[in-house]
Amino acid sequence: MFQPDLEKMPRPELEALQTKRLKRMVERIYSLVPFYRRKLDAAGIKPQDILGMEDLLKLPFTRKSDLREQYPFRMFAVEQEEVARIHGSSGTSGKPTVVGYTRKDIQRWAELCARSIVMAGGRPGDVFHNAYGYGLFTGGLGLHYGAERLGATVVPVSGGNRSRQVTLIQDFLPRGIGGTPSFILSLAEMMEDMGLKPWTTSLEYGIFGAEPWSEEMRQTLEEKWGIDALDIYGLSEVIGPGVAMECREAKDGLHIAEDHFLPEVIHPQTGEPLPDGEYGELVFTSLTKEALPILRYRTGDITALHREVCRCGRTHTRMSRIKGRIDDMLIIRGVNVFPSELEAVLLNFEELAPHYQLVVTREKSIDQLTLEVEVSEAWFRSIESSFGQGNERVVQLCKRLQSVVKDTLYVTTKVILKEPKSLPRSEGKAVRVIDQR
Ligand code: DLL
Repeated sequence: MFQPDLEKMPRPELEALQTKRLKRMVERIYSLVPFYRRKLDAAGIKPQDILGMEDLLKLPFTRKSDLREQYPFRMFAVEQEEVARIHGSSGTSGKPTVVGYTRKDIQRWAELCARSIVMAGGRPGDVFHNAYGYGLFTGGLGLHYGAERLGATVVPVSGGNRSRQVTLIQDFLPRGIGGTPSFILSLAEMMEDMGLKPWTTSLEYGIFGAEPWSEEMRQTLEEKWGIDALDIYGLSEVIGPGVAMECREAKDGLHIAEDHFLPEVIHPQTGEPLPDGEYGELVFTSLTKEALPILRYRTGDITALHREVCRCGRTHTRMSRIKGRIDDMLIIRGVNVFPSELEAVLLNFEELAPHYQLVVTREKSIDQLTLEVEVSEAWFRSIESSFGQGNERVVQLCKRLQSVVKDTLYVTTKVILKEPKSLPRSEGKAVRVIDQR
């Protein structure tokens, strides 16, 4: 463990620390951020009303739209001279959401990312191949500082240029790798194309996140690379990667860094808290962030919380693998579908490769879902000469896939089987849904 005294802190002690930090944080934002002072005044709450954790529920939510409206720096609680760095996330609508860090914030964030790397099995002296994008995106620099803080040797390769990445992995002998699961999958494919065997590299563990992925994708990545593949979660509005991380011992939910962030799961429509174990929208309150403290931030991500102590000995609450974002949930003729649930279904077909895309169209005011998925190289070779939508084996496979999707997800899809390597490969976060409505 990187910080055992904090990661294994007994719950009563942890809750006392959280309460103390929450009170201080509400006082700070009330006096330093006019946006929050207005919100708290409107809700009739004074900082001194916050006496314990139960009072958290009285506090107002913050939404992504609030950050957009306060663009670029009006949510900051420090003067610009104290801001050491800016990051951001490019949403769908033009302007990015801007977040800021003081030097202290960057130090704490580096500690959280170091914790995450250790949870995956990393140690000082490792070579860490960092294939997360560098730039405004928090993935690259976040894990970079974390790996350095741990005492690892970082290879800041960023995303893209897959053949160079393969060369660097072969030459620098990294133990650890970080990147989006879709990109790391495409890297394995590149190695296979070059006649190399990804499972024979020096890699032992992978830290994968920034996009939803499934348990089946974990298996695929673990087999292809011969590594432990662990899930890392975070979002720029809260800090970036390192908000939560799976441990190698259990691979059963992600430990939330609760000494810095308070998690809640609420009903996305009513905003009411949901009991542990129930899926809903994840909400975070930062407890220690200086430049951009955030109160009850609605992440839009769907998960459930679990508070039992983990096999690894950490006491911090775990969250289930993210099912998806509320905005990415497809509602097809009244049925809710997350792309990651479809991924889980199709990775069980040995005739298919884990490269897929969902196209949503509207025909005569009815939504249609089309699943475009590549077939595996081996299966393709077995019918190469006659591959096409009229081929009997193709028709049969489409039918089987349609029926399994219907039985497990209750949704009717059109299926189009694609030749190997015909769908675009991810350079960072994969685009799974193409909405043409
Ligand atoms: O994606 C931070 C990050 C970088 C996390 C590297 C992990 C690794 P944003 O660009 O602000 O930050 O996007 C945040 O990405 O609200 C989720 O919807 C999604 N996301 C992040 N991690 C996971 C994950 C980074 N492990 C948004 N599983 C979040 C599923 C994830 N979705």
